[in-house]
Amino acid sequence: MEPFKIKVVEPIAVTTREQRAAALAEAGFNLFNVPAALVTIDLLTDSGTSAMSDRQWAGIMLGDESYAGSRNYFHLEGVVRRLTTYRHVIPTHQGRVAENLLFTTTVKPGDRVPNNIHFDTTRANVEHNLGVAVDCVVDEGYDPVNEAPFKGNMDIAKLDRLFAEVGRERMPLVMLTVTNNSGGGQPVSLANARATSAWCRQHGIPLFFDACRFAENAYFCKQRDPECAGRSIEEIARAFFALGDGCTMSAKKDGLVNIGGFIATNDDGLAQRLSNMLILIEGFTTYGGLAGRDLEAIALGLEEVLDERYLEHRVGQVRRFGERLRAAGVPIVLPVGGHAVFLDARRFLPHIPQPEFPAQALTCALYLEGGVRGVEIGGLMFGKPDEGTGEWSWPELELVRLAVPRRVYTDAHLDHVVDVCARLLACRATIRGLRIVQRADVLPHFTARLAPLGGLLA
Ligand code: P61
Repeated sequence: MEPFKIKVVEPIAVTTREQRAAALAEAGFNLFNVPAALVTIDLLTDSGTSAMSDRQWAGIMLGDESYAGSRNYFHLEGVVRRLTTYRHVIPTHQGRVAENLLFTTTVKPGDRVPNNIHFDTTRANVEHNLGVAVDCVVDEGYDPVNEAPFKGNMDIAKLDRLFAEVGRERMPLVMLTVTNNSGGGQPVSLANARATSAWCRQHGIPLFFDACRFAENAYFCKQRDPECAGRSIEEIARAFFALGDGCTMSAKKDGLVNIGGFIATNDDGLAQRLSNMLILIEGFTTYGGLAGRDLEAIALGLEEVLDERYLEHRVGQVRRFGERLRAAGVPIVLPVGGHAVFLDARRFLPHIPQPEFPAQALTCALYLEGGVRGVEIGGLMFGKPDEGTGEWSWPELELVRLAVPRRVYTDAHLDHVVDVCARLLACRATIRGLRIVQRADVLPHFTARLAPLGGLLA
């Protein structure tokens, strides 16, 4: 059962199919353009959508809004130092700013930045600095039916091959994303983080964690890895962080807040460069684009997220959601990840070829059928035309992510989503693909507009 009581409630939208069809057309078949007031169950993201605790709301009232040296900053600094072992704690207003700071200060044109799988903002920030983002996850990370326990692991042989190709001078840092969001929210094992760290040390390359979901990753380690079984979540998380030179963090995930992030590191010189850039784009080093009250909520959230009863409920709720979908015959990525269930659109809609955006078609169908909003992680997000030939390259996976906000929905809400998926499965032949009408070059999925090629969505 939920290890919390519900103290504040918010009504959810109930809409008609006609309203949803009109909203979808108006939105250019892009769910980012649909007003939240027309969404019944919003699984677009687990980012910034958490319900805060009474303790966090109380902390908001203790905000010290001083421009410099706010007491809430020192609270956050203490919590992050204890958790990560990193000395320098630089707040940012969300994760991608931490990435922007890191890559503008470390990446030169032509540099390669390996990661297990780069999240889209990480990839975009590397590319914005004219670097090349290289995914080095183990092969099973791309196999949606392989039930290996740590499908987020880095493939060290892939790092070796990249190093042999480009050398130390072209690899300013290695990133490791825990859990591996773009590969299905799959965890990285402590042994793999250790091997990655040893590889980095051997080659003199810094290792940074993309730590958005570090607590969920630690919980998986405790469940699946005998080495971690007897240890607390905090101990496991600290063991990971101690293997790296720093981390970027979107606190909108495992920080249990609606806005905020940070970058932390032990490298004094880098911290100085990051701070200089922070002042240019975010604000002074003790607030980084946030209000003092936000810093307080993050500090408290980072403590709460380490509670094992919370994590058991959190990861358990997502797992039960996946199990019910699986029982209904819905093809999903296995094993179920920590923050989301990923529908496998290639198997759900095998009749739609990749250039017709099967995962985006499924995302639209979920909304039309039941007011459910997920997000496409497939060709719309990662496919792109070659600058010279115009020929498209496509990602390995066509997924629809149903991300579960923390402490927000009950299992009954998620049962509605299972019903909607099952109904669509029964009429899947009527779902047709989409074509692009308008597309931006950077992070195109946010603003793209599409049109249906017929069938249910037309
Ligand atoms: C998400 F549709 N994730 O998963 P920021 N690293 C990692 C993330 O998961 C992540 C960030 C860095 C989001 C929000 C989101 O196209 C999208 O605080 C592993 O959002 O800047 C964010 O953290 C960036 C959803 C982002 C999207 C971009 O839902």
